[in-house]
Amino acid sequence: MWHSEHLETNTIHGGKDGQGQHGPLSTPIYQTSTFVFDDVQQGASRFAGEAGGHIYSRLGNPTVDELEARMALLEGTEAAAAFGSGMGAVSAVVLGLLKQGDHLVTSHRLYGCTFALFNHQLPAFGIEVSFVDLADEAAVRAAIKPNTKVIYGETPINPCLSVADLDMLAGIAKAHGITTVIDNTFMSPVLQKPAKHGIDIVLHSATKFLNGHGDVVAGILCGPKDLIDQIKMTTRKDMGAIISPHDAWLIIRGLKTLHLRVERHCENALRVADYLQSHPLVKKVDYPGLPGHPGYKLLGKQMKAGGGVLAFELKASFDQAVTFMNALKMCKRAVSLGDAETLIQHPASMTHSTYTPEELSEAGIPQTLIRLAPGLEHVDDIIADIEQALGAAAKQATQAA
Ligand code: 3LM
Repeated sequence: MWHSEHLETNTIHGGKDGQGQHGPLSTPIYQTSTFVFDDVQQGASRFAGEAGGHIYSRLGNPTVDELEARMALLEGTEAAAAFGSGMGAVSAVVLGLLKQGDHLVTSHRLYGCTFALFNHQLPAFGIEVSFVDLADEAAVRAAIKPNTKVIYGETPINPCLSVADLDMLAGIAKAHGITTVIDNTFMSPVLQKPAKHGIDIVLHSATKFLNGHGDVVAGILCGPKDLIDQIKMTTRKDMGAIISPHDAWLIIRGLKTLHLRVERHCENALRVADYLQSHPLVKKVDYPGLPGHPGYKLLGKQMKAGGGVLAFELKASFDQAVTFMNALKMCKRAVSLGDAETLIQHPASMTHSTYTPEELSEAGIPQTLIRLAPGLEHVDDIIADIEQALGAAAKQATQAA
């Protein structure tokens, strides 16, 4: 199996187990649900874990194995497990690590469905959850209890782009024997490798930058072999959120250009953030690549650049913000991020509509926040589209006055 010290090489060659019988350059898609046993004894010994070899694609598949090997290499972990969605990965990891009576410390700001899972489903299973600001060391320390088993966070956080210090979180967790899980979706291993900072499990919605082409929903967990094997043989196997071999193949293909795409997403996001920041109709821009952002101090320490997502608020009324979004011609009004197309959405009514208005305000997620994920188009075209749409919003303001 190929290992390089360079991520750019590993995104292309990493985790490959050889060329296979016919020597294909591209990974074969093992589009099969089940695998044939030579005899009953072989089948029984595979089920008993005494012999290697595949059994059934919910338990493992050679195409999926290759994606997992490559992702483990990219994140610098021993192993990885792929899922049919990012939420499949989130559910499998928390339900695999926590049981009734355990306590989870997590962020007050999270992707909307992760928040819904933690706020509604986990308490229904008798799991206690504390929502705190993970950027605030004192708040994290104060939240730890004798039954705390997991600290779970995102950094940068969806949708506000606040940043938590990975060394700080890993340090607190290790001192208390707590397992840490970090959702690295917004960064990808090109920009941030949480395991290097002592984080136990790294999670991705592979739907986003890893695949990068807006045509797959998938998730990945990367971590120590014992924990990943435990999850594969319990919550992934028995709850069943497995990835299909074809989707695994699409992500393997997407990974080959990950470093190039992420670099361009970052360049475009920084240019757009700069542009928005100087526009008279814009109140505030949240982007960790801007010197004024509280997360900027962690650039170089844990993240290489600000990433490909930013959020902003307009000085205008919410109706004008809607006019702005509806006036966009090239940028697409859609949830998700990390795709070739620039995507724009309104968290309070879309990705974070799982929060009540009170929960949004407690978490500090403004109702008027707009999230923008600049794509791979020429940045001048992205800015020109935003400019004409801001012009339409400004015109509405003038007419109303
Ligand atoms: C979104 N986010 O537009 P899937 N973790 C993070 C995420 O952003 C997401 C997941 C996990 C968006 C999806 S909203 C209906 C669309 C940080 C997803 C979950 O299950 O692959 O969608 O991943 O912000």
